[in-house]
Amino acid sequence: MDGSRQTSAVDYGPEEAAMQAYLRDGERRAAALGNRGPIRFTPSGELHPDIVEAYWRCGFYIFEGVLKADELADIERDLHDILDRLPAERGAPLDAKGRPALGADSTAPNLLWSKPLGDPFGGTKFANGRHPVKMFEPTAAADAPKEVVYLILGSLQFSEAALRVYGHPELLAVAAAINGPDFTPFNEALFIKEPGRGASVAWHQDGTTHWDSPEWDQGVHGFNFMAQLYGCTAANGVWVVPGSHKLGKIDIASLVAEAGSERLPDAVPTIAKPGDVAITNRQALHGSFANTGRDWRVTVNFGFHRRQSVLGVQGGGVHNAAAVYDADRIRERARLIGYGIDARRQRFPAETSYVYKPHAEAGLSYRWSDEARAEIKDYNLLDLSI
Ligand SMILES: O=C(O)CCC(=O)C(=O)O
Repeated sequence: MDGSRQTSAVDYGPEEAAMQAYLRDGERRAAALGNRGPIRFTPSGELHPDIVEAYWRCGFYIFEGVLKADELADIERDLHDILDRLPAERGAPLDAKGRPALGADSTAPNLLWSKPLGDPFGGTKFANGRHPVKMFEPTAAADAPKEVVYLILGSLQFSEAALRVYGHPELLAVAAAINGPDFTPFNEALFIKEPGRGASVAWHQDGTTHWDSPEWDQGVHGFNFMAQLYGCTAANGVWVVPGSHKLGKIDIASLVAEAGSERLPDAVPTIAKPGDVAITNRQALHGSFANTGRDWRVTVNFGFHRRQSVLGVQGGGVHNAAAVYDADRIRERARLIGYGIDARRQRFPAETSYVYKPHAEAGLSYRWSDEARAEIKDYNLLDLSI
C-alpha cells in the first residue's frame, strides 16, 4: 500500500551522514520513553492511568492499532481520489484531467503548496511567526514538479473516511479524558509527505492565545490526534521534544543555534505503523523534516480543546478570521463531531457509537446525509483556532 507514484532517490546532500545518524539516535531515544501501546480503559471506563501519566509526562503518546485494515483502505481510497482531483497547479481551477479541481470553489483556506522538500513556514511571519527557523531544504530530483500540496485544511469535507475517523468512539473517549466531556473541536487537516517531495514543517509550538494567561497550564492549548495511514518513520514523521509542553513559550531560535543545526538533540520521532494514532500536545515543541526517504506519510490530523480554553476567547487568527468564540460558534462547529459519529455508525454499525455529552444534554442529533455533505462545505471557516 502507498500513495503510488515513483520518485527519484534524493538525500540531505552535505547533511546526509549527520541526518542518518540523528534519525537512528532519535529512534533509540523514542523507544525508551514508554509512551506507546493500545488504547486502554479501566473497568469503570476511565482512560488507563498509565496512559494519562505517560501523555502528560512526554506531551505525546502513540496509540497502537486503532484503525483496522478496512478503515485504512477507505482512507486510502479517499486519498487517491483527493490526489487525483488536486488542481493542475497552484490556483488552477481544473485538475490534470480537466475536471473542476478539489477545493477550487471553496471560500475557506484548504490547499497549502510548497516547493518539493521545501520549508514554506520556517523563518517567516506566517502564523504569528511561530516557526522562527527555516529547516534545511534538500534539493529535489530534476523530475519533481514545481510545487506539491503537502497540507489540506478543512479535510472532513473532502474525505468521508477522515470524517469517520473523527467520530471514532475510543479516540473521542480519549479526548473527553484529556479535555473533559465537553471538549470542543479545533481543526482538521491531512498532512501528505510524499517520498522525495514532502515539505518540512519547521519547529514550532502550536498555541497562540494563552501563553501569558494566568490560567496557563500544560494542557491549555489542547492536542492533535495524528492518525497514520501508512505509518511514519524517523525520516518522515513528526518529531517532538518530550516534556516541552510544560515549559511555556520556548526560544526555538536559541535552541537551534545551540544545537548548531535544526537537529535538536532532545527531540524524538513519532514512530508508527499503519492505523496507529498519536496524540500530541499542541504546546509541545514539534516539527517534521523534508521527506527524502522512500516512504509515504499521510496523517489524518484532528485536534480538540477544552471548552474553557475557547469559550469567550479571542481566536488567534491563524486558521481563519480572528473572532471571539461564543457558545453558538462552538455548537455550530461541533456539529462535525455529530456528523462524524453518525457517518461512522452507518459504515460500522456493529460498533458502539460515542455519545458526545454536549449534544446529548442539548437534545441535538445529527444525521450524515447528502444534505449534510453539501452543508459542511467551507465548515472550517469556523475552526476554533487558539
Ligand atoms: O504532520 C506534520 O508534519 C506537522 C504536524 C503539525 O505541526 C501539527 O499538527 O501541528
